[in-house]
Amino acid sequence: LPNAHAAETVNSTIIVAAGQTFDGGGKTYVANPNTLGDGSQAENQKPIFRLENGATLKNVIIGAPAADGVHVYGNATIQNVTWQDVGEDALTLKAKGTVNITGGGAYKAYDKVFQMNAEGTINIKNFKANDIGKLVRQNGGTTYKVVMTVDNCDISNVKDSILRTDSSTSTGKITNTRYSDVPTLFKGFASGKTSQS
Ligand code: DGU
Ligand code: CA
Ligand code: CA
Ligand code: CA
Repeated sequence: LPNAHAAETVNSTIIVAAGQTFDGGGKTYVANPNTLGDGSQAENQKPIFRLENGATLKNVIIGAPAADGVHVYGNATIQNVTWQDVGEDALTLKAKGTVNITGGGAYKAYDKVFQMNAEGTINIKNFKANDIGKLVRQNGGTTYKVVMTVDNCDISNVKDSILRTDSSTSTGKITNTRYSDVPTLFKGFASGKTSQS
């Protein structure tokens, strides 16, 4: 019988087709460092999961190495996904969409957790993050609009900020969230574009 607790080594990116759900049932997935990436800060690593528009990823633990985590093309639902040791980054929005993240957590992210390389919205709810550089980063130097919300989260040991953008149109909202050892909640937002309660 296969050991339900053994981590599965992913040799080539698992694709979750548009509108489909991938339920990991609590299993741990790790990248093959030779084919996807070693989870260092080197760019151009491949993701363990690629979500097409409208896909759902749930009940997944991403272990180390995590390579480039999860890539999302359009809308996605991320439910109860935990990155035990974030690789280059944890999740990247690659095409316009809304990403709803509920539950789970992200740990040991040398730099970014969620990377927004396309316009859209990221809603993070009931999520835990510890030992990270930034929780959300809109790709440096870009001017499209990203809406970022953080609700009922627990965020600790942050090096840079929770939400960061260079775009004057992007917005950040943090509600009902505990933080400790966070130097700055928001970085780079235009005045009036952030709120916290
Ligand atoms: O600026 O585009 O870090 O998706 C250089 C690159 C960089 C991205 C990003 C990512 O911002 O590679 O991992
Ligand atoms: Ca990067
Ligand atoms: Ca890491
Ligand atoms: Ca990346």
